[in-house]
Amino acid sequence: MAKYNVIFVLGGPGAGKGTQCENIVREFGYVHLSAGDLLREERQRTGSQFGEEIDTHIKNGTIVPVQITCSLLKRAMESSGKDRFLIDGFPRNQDNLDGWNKEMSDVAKVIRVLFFNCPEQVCVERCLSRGKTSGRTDDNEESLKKRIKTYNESTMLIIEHYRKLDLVSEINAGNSPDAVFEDVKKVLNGLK
Ligand code: UP5
Ligand code: MG
Repeated sequence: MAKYNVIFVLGGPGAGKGTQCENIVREFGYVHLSAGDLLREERQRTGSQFGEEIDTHIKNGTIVPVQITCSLLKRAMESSGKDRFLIDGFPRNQDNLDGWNKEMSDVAKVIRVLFFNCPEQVCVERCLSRGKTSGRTDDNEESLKKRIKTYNESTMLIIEHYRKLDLVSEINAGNSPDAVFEDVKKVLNGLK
């Protein structure tokens, strides 16, 4: 039996993945691992050999090679000492999916994919508004266009892949945070 249970959390930039993961942690006790946050931390780490590469990908809204992201995720999973994870913002493309399957399919079982579906314009407004204070290098109009393009061209295919496996729970993420969480709870309660 797999050592870890994993819920992948996917959706466009600003769809509310991080916000809802915090809610889930509070009520359901999963460990939240945001692939984007792990990459941003690695970028800041003194001596990281991947800093510049990560930096460029994030600014351009393109996707970091899976070897880097998957090793950060794996290390965080192992060092947590826990066995139930929300993996937020990964896998985003076929390279991510292949790398995950190769490296992790023996130890981790994907039990569900939460898909936060949010209108593009709402996503843009949320990120631009957050950009006033977030300090994120990709919360600007130019990077956002690229992030959305990558999402539509690459990440949607991964969501469709999991939909075929009947693992996707789609949530209307354009509503208020509380309303979205009500829908999330229904999905999570169904997993118990
Ligand atoms: N907000 C949230 N929910 C709201 C709601 N219901 N109503 C109104 N406002 C709401 O929310 C975004 C903003 O909206 C916040 O201000 C929040 O308060 C508000 P958040 O919960 O942060 O949304 P989230 O979906 O997490 O948005 P995020 O910007 O983090 O999504 P991205 O997928 O774009 O960013 P991520 O950090 O995952 O990735 C960044 C980059 O890293 C990628 O573009 C890529 O270059 C790289 N990356 C990889 O290469 N590989 C990976 O595996 C992961 C990332
Ligand atoms: Mg996030």
